[in-house]
Amino acid sequence: LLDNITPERSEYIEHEEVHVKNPHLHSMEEDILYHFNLSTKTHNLPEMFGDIKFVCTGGSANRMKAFAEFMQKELGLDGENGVEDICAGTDRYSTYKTGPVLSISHGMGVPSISIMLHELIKLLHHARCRDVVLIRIGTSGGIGLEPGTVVITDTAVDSFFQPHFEQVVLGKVIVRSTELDKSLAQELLQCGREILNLCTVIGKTMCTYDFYEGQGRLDGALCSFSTEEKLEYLRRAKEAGVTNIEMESTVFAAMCRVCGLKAAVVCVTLLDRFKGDQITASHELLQEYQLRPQYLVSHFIKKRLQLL
Ligand code: R2B
Ligand code: URA
Repeated sequence: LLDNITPERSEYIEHEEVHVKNPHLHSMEEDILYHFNLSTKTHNLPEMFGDIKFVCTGGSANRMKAFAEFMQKELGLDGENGVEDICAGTDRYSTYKTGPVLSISHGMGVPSISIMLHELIKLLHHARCRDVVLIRIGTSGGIGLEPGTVVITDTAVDSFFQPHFEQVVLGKVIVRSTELDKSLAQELLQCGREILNLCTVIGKTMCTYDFYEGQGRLDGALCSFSTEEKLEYLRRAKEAGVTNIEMESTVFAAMCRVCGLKAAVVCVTLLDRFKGDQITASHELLQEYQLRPQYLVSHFIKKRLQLL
């Protein structure tokens, strides 16, 4: 029953608070968000976080701090003291709030982002936030795309190109859908088009559990396949509509969908996987690539806030 949130139902709850899908939570006297070092008893979560409308999340703590500083400037907020990590009592995730924008790191891979999302969704719920949009801004490997291309995810898919996220619960596999909000993706694509020189495309994003063999790389410590087998897999991925590969999008899409949260994934490609496996671009170029999703999402936020 809990997973049966259809798109129609999501529309229906559009203007409501963030819903957690766990009947046990309501009977808990206190909820400790252990990895954020926050609790419903020791912190006034509605006061601290109640005005959040946009949550932007990405793998690296430094990048999410830079994004918070950037948003502070873009929104014209007082930034004399810079930005401060709200969850400084833990170094698991880094969290910054600038006006209605929460910038939070999620680490690498499905387990890391999924722990963060459990606690983030509960945080948004406890804080009684309304109409929140979640966007993952990240990096990825492109499939037949010019490096530096910004990909907006249409649907996240697993390593079999299926729009599924599989979670083992009590020894059984639960399959959840990884469809993302189509109109949000189109709105972001439009934002990409409005920013000069930003090559933006929309496509399927494949999420894997490994950076090396799991993404068909020939350069890991282990490799069990040939160059031709790698290329054949990438060709099949491309035929299935996959434009890029990363490591968090399926669980991100699935969890947001179940909780009725509008969500999007915006990733820049660092290389074309048909041409190689190693990331050979210079440090400076990689830094510049990683700013591209940030510019796009900042443009989106400013438009939504009618600042443009
Ligand atoms: C993209 O980049 C990271 C691996 O380098 C991973 O977190 C991802 O999804
Ligand atoms: N992140 C990934 O997961 N894969 C890549 O190829 C590049 C960045």
